Amino acid sequence: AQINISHSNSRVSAVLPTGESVEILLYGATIISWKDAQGNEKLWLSEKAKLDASKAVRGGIPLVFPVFGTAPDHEATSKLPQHGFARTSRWEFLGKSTSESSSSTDGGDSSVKLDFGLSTSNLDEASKKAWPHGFGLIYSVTLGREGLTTSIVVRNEGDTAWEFQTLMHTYFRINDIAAVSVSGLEQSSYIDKVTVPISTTTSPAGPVTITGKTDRVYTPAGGPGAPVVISEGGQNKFSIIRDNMNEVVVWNPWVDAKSMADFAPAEGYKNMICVEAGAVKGWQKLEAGETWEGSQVITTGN
Ligand code: TA6
Repeated sequence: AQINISHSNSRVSAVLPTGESVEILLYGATIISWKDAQGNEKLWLSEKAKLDASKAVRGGIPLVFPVFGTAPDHEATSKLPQHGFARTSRWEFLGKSTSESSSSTDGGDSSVKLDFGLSTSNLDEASKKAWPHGFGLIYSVTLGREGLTTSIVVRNEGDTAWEFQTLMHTYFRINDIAAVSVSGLEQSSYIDKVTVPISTTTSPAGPVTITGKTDRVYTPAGGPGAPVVISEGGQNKFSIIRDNMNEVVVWNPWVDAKSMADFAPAEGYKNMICVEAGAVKGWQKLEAGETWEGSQVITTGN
């Protein structure tokens, strides 16, 4: 059975023979939908998310590069908007590769990899001025029957070294934030961005629960290969395994959601949790011609 891939001027989508699907905007290479074989949406997308390239998408999986948040004291990226330019630039669709099993019985182990590219030549003048470095990104989205993998290759195409941060800002859809817990962050040190002043502390032994506005940058003690698991009501919903990305950001705006114009419904904070894989503590340095790769493998259920 065929994997169905469609590519329009603004979007690329793919559907596996077994029903799983993914939809990606060329704007920001933002994944705006990921459904399981039964058609259940796995990502949260605001009902007021702008999908017309007028601003970063509120939901799905926006990409953060070359800076996480804002870095006023980091001269090289201090002029960039929050989370950098990757999520608000128009990427190119570089193509697809599929692996379809011959066994037509159970739909086989079919999967599809969709590649997207962004480089200096794609950037608007303001971004080039704010961050005048030669770079190339290749972002790959792989949809399989077990889950979704997103990986990014960062290349220094310039002739001088520069440094960056990158993160995949995943908005997971859940039914009730009060029933959610995140494991795999135990004994990890984290920066709490909600407390004033920002504090660094160590998470307790048990799983993390969300009982209010939460904005934390964890460096899980187990390292990138140790799974971070989002459970709800005792059921594993998502497991995230990282490669080469040491940090995990956990964010929920809680009632502050009502002050975000593109966050709807305002109560929607009860149906989402951001658990974001990234390399955001300190800076990754690339010499001219060097590359860096990081990825997350998200599997659903247990
Ligand atoms: O998820 C971590 C975070 O940096 C939060 O501090 C919050 O700002 C969130 O990203 C959303 O940022 P955005 O620029 O998309 O509104």
